[in-house]
Amino acid sequence: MKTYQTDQIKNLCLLGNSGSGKTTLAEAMLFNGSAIERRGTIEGKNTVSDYRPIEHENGNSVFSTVLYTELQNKKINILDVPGLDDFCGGVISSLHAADCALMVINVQNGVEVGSDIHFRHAENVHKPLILVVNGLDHEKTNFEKSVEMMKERFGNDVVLIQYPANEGVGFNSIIDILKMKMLQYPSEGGAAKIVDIPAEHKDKAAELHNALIEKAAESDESLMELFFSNDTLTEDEIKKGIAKGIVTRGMFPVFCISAKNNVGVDSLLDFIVNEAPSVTDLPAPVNSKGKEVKPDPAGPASVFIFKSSIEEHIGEINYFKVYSGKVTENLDVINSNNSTRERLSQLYICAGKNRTRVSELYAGDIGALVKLKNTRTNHTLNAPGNDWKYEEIRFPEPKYRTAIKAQSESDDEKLGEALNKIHLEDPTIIIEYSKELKQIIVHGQGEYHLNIMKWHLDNIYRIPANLNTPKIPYRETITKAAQADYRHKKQSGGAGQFGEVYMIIEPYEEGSREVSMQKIAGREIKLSVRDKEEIDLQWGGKLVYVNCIVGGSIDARFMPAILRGIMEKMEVGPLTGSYARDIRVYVYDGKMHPVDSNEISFRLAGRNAFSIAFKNAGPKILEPIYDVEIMVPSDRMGDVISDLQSRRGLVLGMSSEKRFEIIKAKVPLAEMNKYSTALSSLTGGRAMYSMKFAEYSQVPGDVQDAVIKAYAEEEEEE
Ligand SMILES: Nc1nc2c(ncn2[C@@H]2O[C@H](COP(=O)(O)OP(=O)(O)OP(=O)(O)O)[C@@H](O)[C@H]2O)c(=O)[nH]1
Ligand SMILES: [Mg+2]
Repeated sequence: MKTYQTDQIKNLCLLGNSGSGKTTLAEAMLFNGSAIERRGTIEGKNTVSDYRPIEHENGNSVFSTVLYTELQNKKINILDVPGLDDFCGGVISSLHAADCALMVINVQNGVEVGSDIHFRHAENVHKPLILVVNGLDHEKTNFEKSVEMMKERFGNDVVLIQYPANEGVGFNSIIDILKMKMLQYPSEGGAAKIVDIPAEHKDKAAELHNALIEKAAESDESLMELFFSNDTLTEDEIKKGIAKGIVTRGMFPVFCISAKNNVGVDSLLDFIVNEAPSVTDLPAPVNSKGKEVKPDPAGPASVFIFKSSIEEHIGEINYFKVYSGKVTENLDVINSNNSTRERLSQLYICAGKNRTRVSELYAGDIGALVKLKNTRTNHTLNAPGNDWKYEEIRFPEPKYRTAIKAQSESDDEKLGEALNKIHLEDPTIIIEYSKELKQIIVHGQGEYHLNIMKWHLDNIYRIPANLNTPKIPYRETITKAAQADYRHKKQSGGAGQFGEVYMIIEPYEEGSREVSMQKIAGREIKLSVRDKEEIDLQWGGKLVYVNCIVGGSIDARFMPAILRGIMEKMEVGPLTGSYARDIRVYVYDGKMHPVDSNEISFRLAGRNAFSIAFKNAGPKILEPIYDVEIMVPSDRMGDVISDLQSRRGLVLGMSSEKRFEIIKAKVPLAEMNKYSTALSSLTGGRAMYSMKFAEYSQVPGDVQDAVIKAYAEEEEEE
């Protein structure tokens, strides 16, 4: 295997709606670069990119795949991603590693929801974008309409480099507006014959050529001057302008292909090899010392892991991009995220599941490592002496949750291990072992996402498991002050138990102060604060424990035991067994017995007094509320808003952005179950949303009654 220098490498990420033809295009690119001898197909289940069993079963990509091909003395790393938004993790990590994105548009449908979503992902990370209109051989094509949609959605920087001369069945000719030639393909596709533009296309081509020149000149001042003085630009000058326009996202050039018939792919590749941005054209990543790290092969070795996966017979594979220096086999490095030492004993480049061993890789290149011990996505490996880290890939917040349980208890441990592996491969799947809900909760991007996770458990890990409705992490709190006292007394045989505690509890609000008197049922109780402890509860909120004991009625040594008793009830709230929060407890009196008082007695007295006081203090259930942001096409806005209202949602605001309306709302988590599926059916799959925990708030009375009733029934069952 040849070693490629930094300036000989291109890193591409394929984007586009599901079914637009990314995987088919990747296959054609590999074939044109002689990386494979035969082109596989989706239907034949034999593409290099879609090699996993689930991808064969479903006929689409589920994970991102790293591929490469070699052409004109350059190495093109290709990252093929799934188009379905449930699998956006692979898109986000691939875009992170790529220096240029190639958006595939299915000419039958033009710009689809997935194209829109991917466009935004690329925009968020400022990656250059090239547009590729695919499927021009199909019987139902409409190139003009697709171009119109691209301009409408992506703006006026969409510029044609090519257009089809004969779209539809039999498509084999492309008018190249840059070269001002026609590309004619043989029936088996492959390399084009370059011929003159036929007379009937001359005017249109000339007009588009001028538009292209103007756009190219716009991206560079010196080109603009040349254009003004000569009234035109040469092919090389236009190319220079286009290259510059692409890098700054000031231009989204459009190419034409049929990936299936390998038409147009050679000219697209030729453009990529010569004009598409490479790692040296983009801003260098900044390390944790605030320094730009240039892709300098002579610099210190530093690599960033953008993807981890698990392969049969091999185990963990870590895919990396060399940010600086060069990596060689057997290099010792330090993982700066956990300060452990790793050895790069085997270095690979990958095309799907096929790996080729290499001895070194230069800055800008993408490769894979096996047999690392403590390294995974978002980690950085440095040559000894540096502890650089880089900005991490930011995966989206989960927006769909389900509970999971192994069908057989004996599989519990195996299930835990499998879920950890699933998370390693797809960081957008998050596993939570909830002690309070007594459930394992799996968070993901949508119902389909988690169904595919279940497919892996069934078919790959062979752990039969059930997905159940997840419980809601309610909280309990109080709304008014209450007093209670409790005497714990036990005399049976040997040593007795005695402890008596008087307490007042009241709602705690951030920043509020202790009171010196509390009036309960017409009785004034004086509280002289001697000591207090503010406890930040692990589950959010606070418990403030105030010692107001005067005259030594309870020994200081029993105070922690009383607190322990209170905490036991805070962990299992009296209404629904949920965690309690935001309560201040004043312990102001009590009694001891010279012989029988001990810690257990005071713990129990504290626990029971707290429980009684809690029930008299206007207890309320709090529920988690989420900030939800929904992007919806204007024509569906009304439906989406009324649906939100039926979910007890509070719409906070609306704004418009291009063809979308953005709705911001606060919605209780309890009402968001299966929202992704509901929203999709309301909008024909044309909306997107995100959600993030906002706060806890009191549930309405009828909901509180229903929740308490459900808890009581559940307790009875157990
Ligand atoms: N007629 C025609 N069909 C195509 C073309 N390219 C792809 N297809 C077909 O379109 C379907 C989807 O192609 P894929 O390559 O799997 O699309 P994808 O973008 O990778 O889809 P996801 O992996 O789901 O995101 C397959 O049946 C392909 O055979 C093309 O140029 N012409
Ligand atoms: Mg695919």
